[in-house]
Amino acid sequence: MTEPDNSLWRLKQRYLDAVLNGEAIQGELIVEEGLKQGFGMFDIYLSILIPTQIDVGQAWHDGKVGVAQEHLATEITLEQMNRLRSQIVPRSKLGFRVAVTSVEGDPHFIGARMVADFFLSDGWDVDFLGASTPGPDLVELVRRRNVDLVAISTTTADCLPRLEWTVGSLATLANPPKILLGGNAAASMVNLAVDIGADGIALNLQDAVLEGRRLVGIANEPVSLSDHLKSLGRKVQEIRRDLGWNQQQLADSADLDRTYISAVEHGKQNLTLGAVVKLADALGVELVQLLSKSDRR
Ligand code: B12
Repeated sequence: MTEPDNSLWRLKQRYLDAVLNGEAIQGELIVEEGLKQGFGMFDIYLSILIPTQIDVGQAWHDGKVGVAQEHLATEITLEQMNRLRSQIVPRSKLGFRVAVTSVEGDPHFIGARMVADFFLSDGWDVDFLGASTPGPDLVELVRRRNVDLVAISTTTADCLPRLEWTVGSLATLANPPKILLGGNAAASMVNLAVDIGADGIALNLQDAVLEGRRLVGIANEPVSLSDHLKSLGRKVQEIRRDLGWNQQQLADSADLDRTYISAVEHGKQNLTLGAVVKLADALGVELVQLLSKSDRR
Protein backbone atom coordinates (compact mmCIF):
# COMPACT_ATOMS: atom_id res chain seq x y z
CA MET A 1 0.00 0.00 0.00
CA THR A 2 1.24 3.50 -0.77
CA GLU A 3 1.76 5.88 2.15
CA PRO A 4 2.15 9.16 0.24
CA ASP A 5 2.14 12.41 2.20
CA ASN A 6 1.05 10.79 5.37
CA SER A 7 3.06 12.87 7.77
CA LEU A 8 1.94 10.96 10.86
CA TRP A 9 3.02 7.73 9.23
CA ARG A 10 6.41 9.24 8.47
CA LEU A 11 6.77 10.52 12.00
CA LYS A 12 5.93 7.05 13.27
CA GLN A 13 8.64 5.44 11.11
CA ARG A 14 11.21 7.94 12.37
CA TYR A 15 10.04 7.49 15.95
CA LEU A 16 10.33 3.70 15.59
CA ASP A 17 13.92 4.05 14.34
CA ALA A 18 14.71 6.39 17.20
CA VAL A 19 13.39 4.14 19.96
CA LEU A 20 14.96 1.03 18.46
CA ASN A 21 18.27 2.87 18.49
CA GLY A 22 17.67 3.96 22.07
CA GLU A 23 17.66 7.64 21.10
CA ALA A 24 15.38 9.11 23.73
CA ILE A 25 16.03 12.74 22.85
CA GLN A 26 15.38 12.11 19.18
CA GLY A 27 12.12 10.36 20.15
CA GLU A 28 11.09 13.39 22.15
CA LEU A 29 11.93 15.75 19.29
CA ILE A 30 9.79 13.71 16.90
CA VAL A 31 6.82 13.81 19.28
CA GLU A 32 7.40 17.55 19.64
CA GLU A 33 7.43 17.88 15.86
CA GLY A 34 4.07 16.08 15.70
CA LEU A 35 2.61 18.50 18.25
CA LYS A 36 3.96 21.48 16.31
CA GLN A 37 2.36 20.12 13.15
CA GLY A 38 -0.97 20.35 14.97
CA PHE A 39 -1.47 16.71 15.90
CA GLY A 40 -3.02 16.18 19.30
CA MET A 41 -2.06 13.77 22.02
CA PHE A 42 -4.53 11.21 20.73
CA ASP A 43 -3.18 11.31 17.18
CA ILE A 44 0.24 10.70 18.64
CA TYR A 45 -0.93 7.83 20.82
CA LEU A 46 -2.97 6.22 18.05
CA SER A 47 -0.70 6.79 15.06
CA ILE A 48 2.80 6.89 16.52
CA LEU A 49 3.15 5.29 19.95
CA ILE A 50 0.79 2.30 19.61
CA PRO A 51 1.97 1.21 16.13
CA THR A 52 5.56 1.62 17.32
CA GLN A 53 4.96 -0.62 20.34
CA ILE A 54 3.37 -3.21 18.07
CA ASP A 55 6.33 -3.09 15.65
CA VAL A 56 8.81 -3.31 18.52
CA GLY A 57 6.87 -6.33 19.82
CA GLN A 58 6.95 -7.93 16.40
CA ALA A 59 10.69 -7.31 16.02
CA TRP A 60 11.24 -8.85 19.44
CA HIS A 61 8.99 -11.81 18.58
CA ASP A 62 10.96 -12.32 15.35
CA GLY A 63 14.23 -12.27 17.24
CA LYS A 64 15.39 -9.07 15.54
CA VAL A 65 15.72 -7.10 18.79
CA GLY A 66 16.63 -8.34 22.24
CA VAL A 67 14.73 -7.89 25.48
CA ALA A 68 16.98 -5.05 26.64
CA GLN A 69 16.38 -3.16 23.40
CA GLU A 70 12.63 -3.69 23.75
CA HIS A 71 12.74 -2.47 27.37
CA LEU A 72 14.66 0.64 26.32
CA ALA A 73 12.21 1.41 23.52
CA THR A 74 9.24 0.87 25.83
CA GLU A 75 10.70 3.15 28.52
CA ILE A 76 11.23 5.92 25.98
CA THR A 77 7.59 5.64 24.97
CA LEU A 78 6.41 5.65 28.59
CA GLU A 79 8.41 8.84 29.10
CA GLN A 80 6.70 10.46 26.11
CA MET A 81 3.31 9.37 27.45
CA ASN A 82 4.12 11.03 30.77
CA ARG A 83 4.99 14.22 28.95
CA LEU A 84 1.86 14.17 26.80
CA ARG A 85 -0.33 13.42 29.82
CA SER A 86 0.94 16.49 31.60
CA GLN A 87 -0.52 18.53 28.74
CA ILE A 88 -4.01 17.05 28.94
CA VAL A 89 -6.67 19.65 29.52
CA PRO A 90 -9.62 17.54 30.72
CA ARG A 91 -13.12 18.39 29.63
CA SER A 92 -15.34 19.53 32.48
CA LYS A 93 -15.59 17.02 35.29
CA LEU A 94 -18.15 14.28 34.76
CA GLY A 95 -18.32 13.32 38.44
CA PHE A 96 -17.57 9.65 37.78
CA ARG A 97 -14.57 7.70 39.00
CA VAL A 98 -12.83 5.00 36.99
CA ALA A 99 -10.11 2.68 38.31
CA VAL A 100 -7.79 1.32 35.62
CA THR A 101 -5.33 -1.52 36.07
CA SER A 102 -3.99 -4.60 34.42
CA VAL A 103 -5.15 -7.86 35.91
CA GLU A 104 -3.19 -9.60 38.63
CA GLY A 105 -0.21 -11.43 37.12
CA ASP A 106 -0.08 -9.31 33.99
CA PRO A 107 2.93 -6.97 33.73
CA HIS A 108 1.69 -5.16 30.61
CA PHE A 109 0.31 -1.77 31.52
CA ILE A 110 0.92 0.56 28.58
CA GLY A 111 -2.49 -0.13 27.05
CA ALA A 112 -4.11 0.37 30.46
CA ARG A 113 -2.19 3.63 30.96
CA MET A 114 -3.43 4.89 27.60
CA VAL A 115 -7.01 3.93 28.47
CA ALA A 116 -6.60 5.85 31.73
CA ASP A 117 -5.32 8.89 29.84
CA PHE A 118 -8.31 8.84 27.49
CA PHE A 119 -10.67 8.72 30.48
CA LEU A 120 -8.75 11.55 32.13
CA SER A 121 -9.14 13.74 29.11
CA ASP A 122 -12.85 12.87 28.96
CA GLY A 123 -13.36 14.40 32.41
CA TRP A 124 -13.38 11.29 34.63
CA ASP A 125 -11.66 11.07 38.00
CA VAL A 126 -9.06 8.43 37.27
CA ASP A 127 -7.33 6.05 39.67
CA PHE A 128 -4.56 4.44 37.65
CA LEU A 129 -3.15 1.50 39.57
CA GLY A 130 -0.50 0.29 37.15
CA ALA A 131 0.22 -3.35 36.42
CA SER A 132 -0.85 -6.54 38.14
CA THR A 133 -2.98 -5.24 41.01
CA PRO A 134 -3.79 -8.15 43.34
CA GLY A 135 -7.51 -8.94 43.05
CA PRO A 136 -8.40 -8.56 46.77
CA ASP A 137 -6.60 -5.21 46.98
CA LEU A 138 -8.40 -3.94 43.91
CA VAL A 139 -11.76 -4.92 45.37
CA GLU A 140 -10.94 -3.14 48.63
CA LEU A 141 -9.86 0.03 46.85
CA VAL A 142 -12.98 0.07 44.69
CA ARG A 143 -15.15 -0.26 47.79
CA ARG A 144 -13.32 2.43 49.70
CA ARG A 145 -13.18 4.98 46.89
CA ASN A 146 -16.69 4.44 45.53
CA VAL A 147 -15.40 3.65 42.06
CA ASP A 148 -18.11 3.74 39.39
CA LEU A 149 -16.22 1.86 36.68
CA VAL A 150 -13.34 -0.61 36.83
CA ALA A 151 -11.39 -0.98 33.58
CA ILE A 152 -9.20 -4.08 33.55
CA SER A 153 -6.59 -4.84 30.94
CA THR A 154 -5.64 -8.45 30.21
CA THR A 155 -2.88 -9.16 27.71
CA THR A 156 -1.87 -12.74 28.37
CA ALA A 157 -4.40 -15.55 28.43
CA ASP A 158 -2.89 -17.27 31.46
CA CYS A 159 -4.23 -14.41 33.61
CA LEU A 160 -7.85 -15.13 32.68
CA PRO A 161 -8.62 -17.23 35.80
CA ARG A 162 -7.51 -14.33 38.00
CA LEU A 163 -9.55 -11.94 35.89
CA GLU A 164 -12.61 -14.10 36.44
CA TRP A 165 -12.00 -14.18 40.19
CA THR A 166 -11.60 -10.41 40.32
CA VAL A 167 -14.72 -9.71 38.29
CA GLY A 168 -16.73 -12.11 40.44
CA SER A 169 -15.48 -10.50 43.65
CA LEU A 170 -16.18 -6.96 42.47
CA ALA A 171 -19.76 -8.01 41.71
CA THR A 172 -20.31 -9.02 45.34
CA LEU A 173 -19.68 -5.50 46.66
CA ALA A 174 -22.67 -3.75 48.22
CA ASN A 175 -22.29 -0.99 45.66
CA PRO A 176 -20.83 -2.91 42.69
CA PRO A 177 -19.02 -0.93 39.99
CA LYS A 178 -19.50 -1.47 36.28
CA ILE A 179 -16.69 -3.57 34.85
CA LEU A 180 -15.08 -2.94 31.49
CA LEU A 181 -12.55 -5.34 29.98
CA GLY A 182 -9.92 -4.83 27.32
CA GLY A 183 -6.43 -5.80 26.18
CA ASN A 184 -5.18 -8.43 23.77
CA ALA A 185 -6.36 -11.54 25.62
CA ALA A 186 -9.76 -10.08 26.41
CA ALA A 187 -10.18 -8.85 22.86
CA SER A 188 -9.55 -12.28 21.37
CA MET A 189 -12.49 -13.79 23.27
CA VAL A 190 -15.71 -12.35 21.96
CA ASN A 191 -18.00 -13.56 24.73
CA LEU A 192 -15.55 -13.08 27.55
CA ALA A 193 -17.34 -10.21 29.27
CA VAL A 194 -20.66 -12.02 29.29
CA ASP A 195 -19.10 -15.36 30.25
CA ILE A 196 -17.40 -14.06 33.37
CA GLY A 197 -20.00 -11.50 34.40
CA ALA A 198 -18.33 -8.24 33.33
CA ASP A 199 -20.44 -5.47 31.84
CA GLY A 200 -18.59 -4.66 28.65
CA ILE A 201 -15.53 -5.01 26.53
CA ALA A 202 -13.78 -2.56 24.23
CA LEU A 203 -11.02 -3.06 21.73
CA ASN A 204 -9.50 0.39 21.42
CA LEU A 205 -9.11 3.66 23.25
CA GLN A 206 -12.01 5.59 21.76
CA ASP A 207 -14.42 2.71 22.31
CA ALA A 208 -13.16 2.28 25.87
CA VAL A 209 -14.42 5.75 26.74
CA LEU A 210 -17.66 5.42 24.78
CA GLU A 211 -18.40 2.07 26.40
CA GLY A 212 -17.43 3.40 29.84
CA ARG A 213 -19.83 6.31 29.42
CA ARG A 214 -22.59 3.99 28.25
CA LEU A 215 -22.08 1.66 31.20
CA VAL A 216 -22.42 4.38 33.81
CA GLY A 217 -25.24 6.13 31.94
CA ILE A 218 -23.56 9.18 30.45
CA ALA A 219 -23.35 8.01 26.86
CA ASN A 220 -25.76 10.55 25.49
CA GLU A 221 -23.97 13.70 26.53
CA PRO A 222 -23.95 16.23 23.75
CA VAL A 223 -20.79 16.11 21.70
CA SER A 224 -18.99 19.46 21.37
CA LEU A 225 -18.38 21.11 18.01
CA SER A 226 -14.66 20.58 18.45
CA ASP A 227 -15.21 16.82 18.98
CA HIS A 228 -17.45 16.67 15.90
CA LEU A 229 -14.78 18.38 13.82
CA LYS A 230 -12.06 16.05 15.11
CA SER A 231 -14.19 13.00 14.42
CA LEU A 232 -15.01 14.21 10.92
CA GLY A 233 -11.32 14.99 10.30
CA ARG A 234 -10.30 11.49 11.38
CA LYS A 235 -12.85 9.94 9.05
CA VAL A 236 -11.79 12.03 6.09
CA GLN A 237 -8.16 11.10 6.70
CA GLU A 238 -8.95 7.42 7.15
CA ILE A 239 -10.99 7.18 3.95
CA ARG A 240 -8.42 9.21 2.00
CA ARG A 241 -5.67 6.84 3.16
CA ASP A 242 -7.76 3.82 2.24
CA LEU A 243 -7.95 5.30 -1.26
CA GLY A 244 -4.16 5.67 -1.30
CA TRP A 245 -4.49 9.42 -1.93
CA ASN A 246 -2.37 12.22 -0.60
CA GLN A 247 -3.98 15.45 0.58
CA GLN A 248 -3.30 17.18 -2.74
CA GLN A 249 -5.14 14.46 -4.65
CA LEU A 250 -8.15 14.81 -2.36
CA ALA A 251 -7.96 18.61 -2.65
CA ASP A 252 -7.93 18.39 -6.47
CA SER A 253 -10.76 15.91 -6.54
CA ALA A 254 -12.93 17.96 -4.14
CA ASP A 255 -11.97 21.30 -5.69
CA LEU A 256 -10.63 22.55 -2.35
CA ASP A 257 -7.27 23.84 -1.22
CA ARG A 258 -4.71 21.39 0.21
CA THR A 259 -4.24 23.51 3.32
CA TYR A 260 -8.00 23.36 3.82
CA ILE A 261 -7.86 19.54 3.69
CA SER A 262 -5.02 19.58 6.19
CA ALA A 263 -7.02 21.79 8.58
CA VAL A 264 -10.07 19.54 8.19
CA GLU A 265 -8.06 16.42 8.98
CA HIS A 266 -6.64 18.04 12.10
CA GLY A 267 -10.15 18.94 13.25
CA LYS A 268 -9.33 22.63 13.03
CA GLN A 269 -11.69 23.64 10.23
CA ASN A 270 -15.32 24.55 10.86
CA LEU A 271 -16.56 23.35 7.48
CA THR A 272 -19.44 24.74 5.46
CA LEU A 273 -22.10 22.23 4.44
CA GLY A 274 -20.98 22.76 0.84
CA ALA A 275 -17.45 21.67 1.72
CA VAL A 276 -18.69 18.54 3.49
CA VAL A 277 -20.73 17.64 0.41
CA LYS A 278 -17.70 18.16 -1.84
CA LEU A 279 -15.57 15.95 0.41
CA ALA A 280 -18.18 13.20 0.58
CA ASP A 281 -18.53 13.24 -3.22
CA ALA A 282 -14.78 13.20 -3.78
CA LEU A 283 -14.28 10.36 -1.29
CA GLY A 284 -17.22 8.43 -2.75
CA VAL A 285 -19.12 8.11 0.53
CA GLU A 286 -22.55 9.16 1.77
CA LEU A 287 -22.72 12.49 3.59
CA VAL A 288 -24.06 10.76 6.69
CA GLN A 289 -20.94 8.61 6.85
CA LEU A 290 -18.82 11.67 7.47
CA LEU A 291 -21.24 13.27 9.89
CA SER A 292 -22.25 10.37 12.11
CA LYS A 293 -20.96 10.52 15.67
CA SER A 294 -19.46 7.02 15.64
CA ASP A 295 -15.80 6.67 14.73
CA ARG A 296 -16.53 3.36 13.10
CA ARG A 297 -17.27 3.16 9.40
C1 B12 B 1 6.22 -3.99 26.08
C2 B12 B 1 5.85 -5.46 26.16
C3 B12 B 1 6.15 -6.15 27.33
C4 B12 B 1 6.71 -5.45 28.55
C5 B12 B 1 5.55 -4.72 29.27
C6 B12 B 1 6.01 -3.37 29.81
C7 B12 B 1 4.86 -2.52 30.26
N1 B12 B 1 5.22 -1.60 31.08
O1 B12 B 1 3.71 -2.66 29.88
C8 B12 B 1 7.28 -6.65 29.36
C9 B12 B 1 8.76 -6.79 29.05
C10 B12 B 1 7.11 -6.59 30.88
C11 B12 B 1 6.55 -7.83 28.72
C12 B12 B 1 6.53 -9.08 29.29
C13 B12 B 1 5.99 -10.20 28.68
N2 B12 B 1 5.38 -10.24 27.47
CO1 B12 B 1 5.02 -8.67 26.38
N3 B12 B 1 4.89 -7.37 25.09
C14 B12 B 1 5.20 -6.11 25.07
C15 B12 B 1 4.88 -5.50 23.70
C16 B12 B 1 6.19 -5.40 22.92
C17 B12 B 1 4.19 -4.15 23.69
C18 B12 B 1 2.95 -4.09 24.55
C19 B12 B 1 2.36 -2.75 24.35
O2 B12 B 1 2.78 -1.80 24.98
N4 B12 B 1 1.45 -2.62 23.40
C20 B12 B 1 0.84 -1.33 23.06
C21 B12 B 1 -0.49 -1.20 23.78
C22 B12 B 1 -1.04 0.19 23.62
O3 B12 B 1 -1.36 -2.13 23.17
P1 B12 B 1 -2.37 -3.02 24.03
O4 B12 B 1 -1.79 -3.36 25.32
O5 B12 B 1 -2.88 -4.10 23.16
O6 B12 B 1 -3.54 -1.99 24.33
C23 B12 B 1 -4.47 -1.60 23.35
C24 B12 B 1 -5.76 -2.41 23.36
O7 B12 B 1 -5.54 -3.76 23.68
C25 B12 B 1 -6.65 -1.67 24.31
N5 B12 B 1 -6.58 -1.99 25.72
C26 B12 B 1 -5.54 -2.39 26.48
N6 B12 B 1 -5.91 -2.52 27.73
C27 B12 B 1 -7.21 -2.19 27.82
C28 B12 B 1 -8.06 -2.16 28.90
C29 B12 B 1 -9.38 -1.79 28.72
C30 B12 B 1 -10.29 -1.78 29.89
C31 B12 B 1 -9.83 -1.47 27.42
C32 B12 B 1 -11.25 -1.12 27.24
C33 B12 B 1 -8.98 -1.49 26.32
C34 B12 B 1 -7.66 -1.85 26.54
O8 B12 B 1 -6.26 -0.33 24.17
C35 B12 B 1 -4.91 -0.22 23.76
C36 B12 B 1 -4.85 0.75 22.61
O9 B12 B 1 -5.50 0.24 21.47
C37 B12 B 1 3.89 -6.57 23.14
C38 B12 B 1 3.79 -6.59 21.62
C39 B12 B 1 2.40 -6.17 21.14
N7 B12 B 1 2.11 -6.54 19.91
O10 B12 B 1 1.61 -5.55 21.83
C40 B12 B 1 4.37 -7.85 23.83
C41 B12 B 1 3.36 -8.94 24.11
C42 B12 B 1 2.06 -8.37 24.59
N8 B12 B 1 4.01 -9.69 25.18
C43 B12 B 1 3.87 -10.97 25.09
C44 B12 B 1 4.44 -11.91 25.97
C45 B12 B 1 4.27 -13.38 25.57
C46 B12 B 1 5.11 -11.52 27.12
C47 B12 B 1 5.74 -12.46 28.16
C48 B12 B 1 4.87 -13.65 28.57
C49 B12 B 1 7.09 -12.88 27.57
C50 B12 B 1 7.91 -13.87 28.39
N9 B12 B 1 8.07 -15.03 27.81
O11 B12 B 1 8.36 -13.55 29.45
C51 B12 B 1 6.02 -11.52 29.34
C52 B12 B 1 4.94 -11.58 30.43
C53 B12 B 1 5.45 -12.29 31.62
C54 B12 B 1 4.37 -12.45 32.68
N10 B12 B 1 4.73 -12.26 33.91
O12 B12 B 1 3.23 -12.69 32.38
C55 B12 B 1 3.02 -11.32 23.89
C56 B12 B 1 1.59 -11.67 24.33
C57 B12 B 1 1.05 -12.85 23.55
C58 B12 B 1 -0.22 -13.34 24.23
N11 B12 B 1 -1.35 -12.78 23.82
O13 B12 B 1 -0.14 -14.15 25.11
C59 B12 B 1 3.16 -10.04 23.01
C60 B12 B 1 1.94 -9.77 22.10
C61 B12 B 1 4.44 -10.20 22.18
C62 B12 B 1 4.37 -11.31 21.17
N12 B12 B 1 4.15 -10.99 19.91
O14 B12 B 1 4.53 -12.46 21.49
N13 B12 B 1 6.00 -7.49 27.53
